[in-house]
Amino acid sequence: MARAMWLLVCTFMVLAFVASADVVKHTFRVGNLTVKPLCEERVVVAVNGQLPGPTISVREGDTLVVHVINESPYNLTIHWHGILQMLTGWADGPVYVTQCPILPGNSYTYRFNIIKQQGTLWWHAHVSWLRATVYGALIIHPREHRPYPFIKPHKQFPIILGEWWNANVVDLEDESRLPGAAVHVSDAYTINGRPGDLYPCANNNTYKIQVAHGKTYLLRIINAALNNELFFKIAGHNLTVVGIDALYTDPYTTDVVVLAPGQTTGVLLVANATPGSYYMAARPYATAPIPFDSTTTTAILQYKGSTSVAAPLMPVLPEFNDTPTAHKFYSNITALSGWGSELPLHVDEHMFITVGLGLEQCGQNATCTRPSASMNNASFQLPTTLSMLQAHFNGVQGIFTDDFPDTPPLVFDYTNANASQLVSTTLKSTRVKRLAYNSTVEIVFQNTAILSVENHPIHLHGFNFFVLAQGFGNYDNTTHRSMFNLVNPQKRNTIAVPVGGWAVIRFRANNPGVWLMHCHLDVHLSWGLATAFVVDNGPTPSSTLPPPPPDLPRC
Ligand SMILES: *[C@@H]1O[C@H](CO)[C@@H](O)[C@H](O)[C@H]1NC(C)=O
Ligand SMILES: *[C@@H]1O[C@H](CO)[C@@H](O)[C@H](O)[C@H]1NC(C)=O
Ligand SMILES: *[C@@H]1O[C@H](CO)[C@@H](O)[C@H](O)[C@H]1NC(C)=O
Ligand SMILES: *[C@@H]1O[C@H](CO)[C@@H](O)[C@H](O)[C@H]1NC(C)=O
Ligand SMILES: *[C@@H]1O[C@H](CO)[C@@H](O)[C@H](O)[C@H]1NC(C)=O
Ligand SMILES: *[C@@H]1O[C@H](CO)[C@@H](O)[C@H](O)[C@H]1NC(C)=O
Ligand SMILES: *[C@@H]1O[C@H](CO)[C@@H](O)[C@H](O)[C@H]1NC(C)=O
Ligand SMILES: *[C@@H]1O[C@H](CO)[C@@H](O)[C@H](O)[C@H]1NC(C)=O
Ligand SMILES: *[C@@H]1O[C@H](CO)[C@@H](O)[C@H](O)[C@H]1NC(C)=O
Ligand SMILES: *[C@@H]1O[C@H](CO)[C@@H](O)[C@H](O)[C@H]1NC(C)=O
Ligand SMILES: [Cu+2]
Repeated sequence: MARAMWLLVCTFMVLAFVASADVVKHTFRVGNLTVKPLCEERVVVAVNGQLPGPTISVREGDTLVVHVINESPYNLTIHWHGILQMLTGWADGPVYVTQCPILPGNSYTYRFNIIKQQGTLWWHAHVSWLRATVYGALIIHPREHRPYPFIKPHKQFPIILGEWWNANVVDLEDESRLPGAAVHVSDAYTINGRPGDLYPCANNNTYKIQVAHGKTYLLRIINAALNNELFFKIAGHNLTVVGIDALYTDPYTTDVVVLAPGQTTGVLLVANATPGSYYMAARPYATAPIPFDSTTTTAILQYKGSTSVAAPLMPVLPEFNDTPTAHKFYSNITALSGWGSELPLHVDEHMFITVGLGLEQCGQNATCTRPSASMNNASFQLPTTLSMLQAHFNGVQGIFTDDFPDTPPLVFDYTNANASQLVSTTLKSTRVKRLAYNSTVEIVFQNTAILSVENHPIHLHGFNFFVLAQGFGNYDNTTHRSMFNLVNPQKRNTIAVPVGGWAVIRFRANNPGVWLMHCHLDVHLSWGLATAFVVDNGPTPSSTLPPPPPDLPRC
């Protein structure tokens, strides 16, 4: 009898739980928008006439339904960066990986559940370089009446860092693939779409937040820039990191944050400085010996009631090549215990993947080369006639092959500058790694010095992964294995692999589908720095990918 009562109570609690989840609906009209962030007016592609696009707010457990109407002149897809898409791979979004593009004039409805995730994520276009202006925040709050695992902030603000060109970004991507292409450096960085006071013609167009003295604020910082990692600082204030990539961290207090494209960082800010105005500012952490946009974007933190008329105080940002500061930040973060799944201690699949740059041949003429990028010397080519997930689901051959190598084809002194002698024309292919359902995977990413070393932010779709260790030089499986943090390793969806170094990640392949893994510098993705995992179905209906929604775009 008592047992039956308990069952009843439990069932009631479960029902109450389910009832608190909502279906959150949005419509994205994606079309032309005329903006003038710098001195000239330009037409860009944007969502609902906003730049950045709308902020989506949900609670853990909700269902999100976004009806995307493509009124732009370009093929379009939207990716929900960091959302695990458990059994909803059809909604992930990378073009020709999980879907064909939404053609101009067409629409597609993305539908997925927010399961076991809380914090700051974002959404962006995942085709060509359209994400330069097609992006916005995706904030996952705790369920109703559930607290944050830190002091309740008085208010919260998304701080979205962007990158701006006085040019059409679709043309820029095409240009980046030309023989001998140089990367077209951007004209500005932005905070919530605005460049800030240090740019020409940008006066009166600076993002501002107002704070009350003594209160605590949560800033949800997102790096939506295309091709640059960014340092972020606020004059006169320390920041306490409480989350990265929608995973809670042990509180970590710092005066500077660094984010690679794709990454997010939640920080608490206590407004305890002398009332006045303070700049928040971002500029690059740049590791490659190539030209980059070295400008600084700013926004203003203003204390309410301050009568000071002095110019805002400017923070001193790290040097562009300050790798020790970046590495200290990236490697010091640890996961808050009690959140997220368990670290797999047994590893089924060991992979060692080189990441770096190279060249590829333009055509039959061997003297014509253009930039290329690769993983294990395989430069990734997107299909053009069908998405990989559709090919996988329907058993269509010829779209990809499952022979992505577990180790590099050539063992060499990866980070020795003389590795540049190994530059040769890398071949294009669509090679994936096949994984059994629920297998555990450990990957060592090793940067190479072919052409030059560089920090590459590697993003994995469909999973969060544990970061066990990171360092410089060549990875050594004996000495470096002893550095692994198996106690409270940080979890992420995007890892900035140290310049001329390595990083080790681990995850459980518990989500059937096709999942892209790629450099989140769009220029490197365009050059082929990617591969994908094909994860088989599990033994039960609840571990089997359902059929695609009826409105999935066709090629
Ligand atoms: C959108 O902008 C593009 C490029 O400026 C232009 O070619 C196109 O005609 C515009 N489309 C609409 C519907 O205004
Ligand atoms: C600044 O912009 C606001 C809103 O667009 C406008 O009302 C105001 O007049 C502008 N101020 C100056 C000095 O241009
Ligand atoms: C920031 O933290 C450092 C180290 O704890 C401390 O020395 C410094 O005074 C703090 N700065 C501010 C503005 O609170
Ligand atoms: C933090 O980073 C510094 C510099 O890289 C390093 O010496 C220190 O051991 C790190 N601390 C933790 C807890 O990771
Ligand atoms: C091959 O390409 C090079 C560089 O683009 C060019 O100078 C040369 O004329 C081409 N040769 C042929 C046979 O097309
Ligand atoms: C990469 O592949 C190309 C083409 O097969 C080959 O010539 C080259 O030696 C390979 N380079 C490395 C570093 O594996
Ligand atoms: C250059 O690379 C080769 C092969 O990787 C290696 O044997 C040699 O020691 C390197 N030379 C120097 C100066 O590091
Ligand atoms: C997958 O692994 C998890 C964690 O070990 C386990 O709880 C679950 O039962 C496994 N599922 C299957 C179908 O093997
Ligand atoms: C590293 O060592 C582990 C444990 O000894 C082994 O299982 C794994 O295959 C090795 N990994 C590589 C990349 O050599
Ligand atoms: C848009 O997508 C369709 C369908 O895959 C494709 O045929 C077409 O070439 C694409 N257009 C562009 C400009 O890439
Ligand atoms: Cu890269």
